[in-house]
Amino acid sequence: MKAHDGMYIDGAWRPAAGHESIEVVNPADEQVIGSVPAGTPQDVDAAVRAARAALPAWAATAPADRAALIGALRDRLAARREEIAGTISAELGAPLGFAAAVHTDLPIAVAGSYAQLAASYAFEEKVGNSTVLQEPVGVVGAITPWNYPLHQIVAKVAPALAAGCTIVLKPAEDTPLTAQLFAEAVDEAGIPAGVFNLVTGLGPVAGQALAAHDGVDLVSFTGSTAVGKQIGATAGGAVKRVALELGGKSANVILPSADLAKAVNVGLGNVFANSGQTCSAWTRMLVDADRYDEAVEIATAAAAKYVPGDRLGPVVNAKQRDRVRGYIRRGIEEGARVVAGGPDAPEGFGNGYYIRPTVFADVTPDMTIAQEEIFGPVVAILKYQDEDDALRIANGTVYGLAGAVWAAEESEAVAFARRMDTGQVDINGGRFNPLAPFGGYKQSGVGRELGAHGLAEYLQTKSLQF
Ligand code: TXE
Repeated sequence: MKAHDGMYIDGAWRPAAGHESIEVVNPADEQVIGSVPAGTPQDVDAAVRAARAALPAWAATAPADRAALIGALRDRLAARREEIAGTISAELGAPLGFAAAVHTDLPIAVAGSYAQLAASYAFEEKVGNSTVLQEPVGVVGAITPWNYPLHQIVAKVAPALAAGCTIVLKPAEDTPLTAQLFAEAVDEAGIPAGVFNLVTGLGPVAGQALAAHDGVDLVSFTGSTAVGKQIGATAGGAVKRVALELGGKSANVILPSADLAKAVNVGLGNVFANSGQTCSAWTRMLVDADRYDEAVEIATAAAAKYVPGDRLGPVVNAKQRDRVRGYIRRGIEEGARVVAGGPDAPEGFGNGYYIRPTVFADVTPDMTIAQEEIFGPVVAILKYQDEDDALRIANGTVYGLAGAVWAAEESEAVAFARRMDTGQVDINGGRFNPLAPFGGYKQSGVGRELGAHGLAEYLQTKSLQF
């Protein structure tokens, strides 16, 4: 695997200011697969200066020309699909098929959607005797997590490019090799020097320096709620724009009229995909009292099919493994009943950060495993008495990122979804839509990603009166 020893700044790979590096480990076998430089505040400063210098020309580039370059970026990502999928599989531990079909193909679709949106978006409109202009916010500091290494990058960089912003990206330290491939694709696409810059490094060093830099106009962060709050406070204090995409504890509400087997099976798959490391995962399954036992039986049988290895990858690192196992133990201590999985290592996995796919029954809404984001392959099944009770449970966490509702009639599911305090709801399973806005209510975040709403995050408004 090719590894860069430098940072991608101002259109070229440049030596890092410091000499420290970060080892990249394959979570499936704990082998070191590469290393990247650990960026310092000096590297961040050089990248922000490059982004500032490139801003006027990029902001003045016609939207159609920006669109063509985003299209070229999309094509370069598509051309390198296998290599990207292989890299994501290696540094995240995701099964290869999933790394290709989800981790790689979805962001390619998102990049394609922004090539189209950049060309068609109304950057200027007449309102009475005024002309309202939508102008780029400026330099974007993007800080991304490891759970969807390419998607998280594209979901920030593509709309920022479409808006006419320039960018400095600080990707997660666990998955920086995908970010380097992305920078290569940007370079190959012919995006002008300085428009996109990459600084690899640790969160509290390079990430912190980027979030606090005076030359950054907007900080777009995806990650833990704890770090998000810190970044929000820093950015808010400096009157800087901020977009935060944080954790979730989404409810999968199975109404009494729903096809139970389908809802339970799809619900379980939704959580176990990516080993539970999806912020929008439906980690709380809500089932009516009459069909609760049946749902638990179906879930128990279904969980057995998620065999660690081929179908269920490891979690990203030892810290996350210990954290997830800690939550499973906590669930047991608080009186929930393990019907599949458990806190021990799966048999035959001496190496690798594997977790047994775990299902808890008899979970009550006040339990830690029903309130906190676990970020592992763990599903909690809760019982509700009637629809109002289901709604109280669904809305009863500090989060509000996503959710699902199942019913025999779509209209019944939609009526329930309207009452949920959450940013995105899948009706009877749903289907990924790269144009649909994604983001949180409550402590799940501020702002939206994807589609026209995601583009609007990177714009500021000016009105001219005539
Ligand atoms: O996240 P961090 P971690 C949740 C999930 C997970 C938990 C911890 O519950 O178990 O967070 O994961 C950078 N200033 N999510 O520790 O630390 C860091 O380098 C600036 C939900 O990996 O928030 C990385 O690039 N930046 C989630 C990014 O922040 C800092 C996805 C995320 O890392 C920083 C991931 C600092 N002080 C975890 N500290 C989602 N919403 O999808 C760290 N970073």
